[in-house]
Amino acid sequence: MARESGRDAPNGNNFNTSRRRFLGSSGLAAIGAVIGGATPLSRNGGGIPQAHAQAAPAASPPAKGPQYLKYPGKHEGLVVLGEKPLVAETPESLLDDDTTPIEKFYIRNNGQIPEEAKDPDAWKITIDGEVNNKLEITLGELKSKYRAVTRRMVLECGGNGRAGFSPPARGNQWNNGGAGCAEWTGVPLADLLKKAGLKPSAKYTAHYAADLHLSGDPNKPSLSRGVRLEKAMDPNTMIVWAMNGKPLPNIHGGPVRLVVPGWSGSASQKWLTRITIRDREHDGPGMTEFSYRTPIKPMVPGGKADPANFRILESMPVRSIITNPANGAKFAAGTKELKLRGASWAGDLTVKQVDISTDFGASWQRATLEKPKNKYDWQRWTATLKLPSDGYFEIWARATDSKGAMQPHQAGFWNPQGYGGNAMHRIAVLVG
Ligand SMILES: Nc1nc2c(c(=O)[nH]1)N[C@H]1C(S)=C(S)[C@@H](COP(=O)(O)O)O[C@H]1N2
Ligand SMILES: [Mo]
Repeated sequence: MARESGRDAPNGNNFNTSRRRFLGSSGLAAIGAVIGGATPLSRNGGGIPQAHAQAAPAASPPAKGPQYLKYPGKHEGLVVLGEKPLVAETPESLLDDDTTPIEKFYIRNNGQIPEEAKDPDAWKITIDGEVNNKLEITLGELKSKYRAVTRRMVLECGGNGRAGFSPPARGNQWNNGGAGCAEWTGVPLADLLKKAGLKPSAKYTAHYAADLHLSGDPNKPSLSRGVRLEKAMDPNTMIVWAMNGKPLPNIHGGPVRLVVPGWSGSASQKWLTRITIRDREHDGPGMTEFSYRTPIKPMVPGGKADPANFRILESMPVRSIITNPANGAKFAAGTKELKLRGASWAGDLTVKQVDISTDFGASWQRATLEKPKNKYDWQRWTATLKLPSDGYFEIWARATDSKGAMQPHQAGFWNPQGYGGNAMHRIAVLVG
């Protein structure tokens, strides 16, 4: 599908015309030095951090430094994965806050970024389709007539971890930084759907927004995803207007967006204008063929895919990241102990356990895992590592979800657009 590949082209193709607009100059040498190549997994090397590597194996692609984001209000350590549309990820070491600050939150667009709304409270949202009463409500009414709630919840791109696939999958090459955890304030979508009154035929949502398709064609949505009614009625699925207590920034879908926690971020429509209730699975851009769909029967990596063998991606898989130290960190000779910090989450589930290894997975040590603040919050973890000597160490982290599924060593179950890549996070550190 031509449009699919256009929208989700490998990042190499996205660095074209106006890269100047979003790319920082090299003023970030300090951060660059700390995170090394910013690509912890080497494609051909079986998941080896490149941070302290002396020479790349002959088969490796030439090393290319990360391109840093320059965008008002955003941290200059974010790494640009694509420019048209603008996509930027947060290096794992910048996800060290309990609540991800807005400036560090990843950015994922499929189309053009709309102009900032002049009068946010006049913004209109329509709920129609398989409902008894079509609902038209302004953001001002939503704020004044419904009971607002605040929850800290993870938003994660469906393609997070894609860079771990071999052969490379199509789309933005996320490491683990297509995720963040913010405090969202808004109203449960279920409250509006109850108000509109669902018909017995109601099965699925279809989300529409104000962002223009990259082509500029006003009749083509840039992205229109939806979810099963059960997920739409979950009290944690919200229409939100505030992020970390501040009005939702335009770049994150302000003045109003959906947050569908635990599922692919693409369901969390930004610049939300309309939700149509359907009597069947939605078929908008982002719902068909290989978009946000994974194989029913596992397929040959890089092989020919049959769309009939694919189903929609729903809950995201378990993942953990080491947020401190950063990949490539150096410590003084004689350092005997390292304090580690990280985060973990598991889509619709919770995380039961996080383990750490410094011997390439031969032995594992349990991390101390915190409880989530509320459902869909991430779980922070800490661990103290004893080092046997100076030298080069890799630190691996893996999480296990509440149903016992553990992160694999390698991104598996290959699919053309690279969903479900949740290989364990690995960093390299040098002592002495
Ligand atoms: N209207 C609209 N909503 C959208 C998108 C988009 O391109 N347009 N991108 C989706 C995807 S793929 C993700 S991962 C999240 C990213 O949200 P963020 O940019 O606030 O981090 O928004 C989702 N909502
Ligand atoms: Mo996404």
